[in-house]
Amino acid sequence: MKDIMAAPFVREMCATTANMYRLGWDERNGGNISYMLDEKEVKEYLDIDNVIRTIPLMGVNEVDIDITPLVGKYFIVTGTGKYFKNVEADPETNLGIVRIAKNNIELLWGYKDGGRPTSEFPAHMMSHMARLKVDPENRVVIHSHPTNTLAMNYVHELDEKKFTHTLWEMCTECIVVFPEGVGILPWMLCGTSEIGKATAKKMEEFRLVVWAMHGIYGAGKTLDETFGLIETVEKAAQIYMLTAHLPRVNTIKDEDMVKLVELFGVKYRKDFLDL
Ligand code: 2HA
Ligand code: ZN
Repeated sequence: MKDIMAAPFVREMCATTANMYRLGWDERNGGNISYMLDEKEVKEYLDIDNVIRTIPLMGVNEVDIDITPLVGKYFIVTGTGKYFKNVEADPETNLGIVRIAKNNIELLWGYKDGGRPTSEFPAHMMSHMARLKVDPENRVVIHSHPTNTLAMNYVHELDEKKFTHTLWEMCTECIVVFPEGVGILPWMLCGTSEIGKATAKKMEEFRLVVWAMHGIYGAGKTLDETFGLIETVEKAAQIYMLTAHLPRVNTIKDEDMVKLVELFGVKYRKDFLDL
């Protein structure tokens, strides 16, 4: 059996959480990541017949959600109440590897201090199910509190078309990176199956979903891709926050954005432009 501490997925979770912490997006226990693993790669590092303990399906409280399509799937997930700041120094306490069972989840590694997965587990699992329907290669869901994205929530209209359009205008590559735009949920109580269901509904259409005045969800095939999506939104939001109070002299025109999507051959939300 290979050393789990050297597993690429553990190393990558450590690097990503450390990076996000340094960027100031994940204060205290803010943010959470779930990353679906292949049974084959898990088996190289763990005895998959050795279940350490079973954990109820929970957000902040126990929830009754149907995650049948994920039964038998493996995930590495950040722990509830755990700080991104500390993952790299102690992955075995701050992360866990779980397998989804019918009515609960089975812990195979991690949460060494008796912990359990993120309080946003319902939103993560429902988002995985929604994204897998659209993209069978989806593996990652990240939730984070990026500073400028959050700041923008307080001063910009929370309308999906207008919000997306403003982000697209802020950096040339935005429309190519997230051509489907950004979904937005109103402020809702976090850690519940309600916000999970609402997030998953948006995830049928978007890989990025803003939780108003809370943070953002991103989904993708890899940690890099998913991180990159959130990073690009955050960069655009930063340019917006640096310029929103100043007279606008120049802007990227909608006609220019069309040239970009045509050049890169991406399908985009035409109705989010004003042409
Ligand atoms: O896990 O970010 O939304 C802490 C959070 C909850
Ligand atoms: Zn949060």
